[in-house]
Amino acid sequence: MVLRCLLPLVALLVPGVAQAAAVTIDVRGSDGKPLAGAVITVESARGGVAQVRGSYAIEQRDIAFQPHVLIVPVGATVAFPNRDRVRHHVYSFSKPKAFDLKLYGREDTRSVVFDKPGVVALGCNIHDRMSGFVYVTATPFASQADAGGHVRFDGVPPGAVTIRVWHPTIRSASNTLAQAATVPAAGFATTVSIGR
Ligand SMILES: [Cu+2]
Repeated sequence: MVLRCLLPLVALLVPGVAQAAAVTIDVRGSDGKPLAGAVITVESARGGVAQVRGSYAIEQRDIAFQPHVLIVPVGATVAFPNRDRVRHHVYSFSKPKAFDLKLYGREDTRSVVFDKPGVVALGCNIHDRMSGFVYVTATPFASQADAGGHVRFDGVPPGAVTIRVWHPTIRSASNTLAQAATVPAAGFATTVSIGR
């Protein structure tokens, strides 16, 4: 907590760092409570593009997609390894990436390349209750809200940005709320409230 409070001061004192602001965002659901698990992105024209780094995977484990939500940069290859004893049949009808991975069993895997931004809803043809999401984004500033509905991004270039909040329970187009903001050089903090 102490470090968090000191960072804006450090940014002011160190030349060069001042051009990279810290942005903290709190998201509240329509009930006023923290919207844990919401995906929050900050898009900035000068913020660069998220790079594909390392490997990405969503396991099928205990008849569930784990993690439930995976954020990946555009162009990422995501593996779907099956860790269960039963077979799964992973598919999506979503526009950014419709696909169909026919039945495969334990310790087998398949991969899908996500080449367009957007939210890809996952399902399993065998297990209706399995649900998951791949959140494909070009911005490097993308993260899930913690249990307190909170995220923090460092290194955001000051200037005009668009903040987007996505959660399956948000009742608007694409389950997304978008909001324009201006990031001052000293950084800023804001709260986004989801209307009813
Ligand atoms: Cu399944």
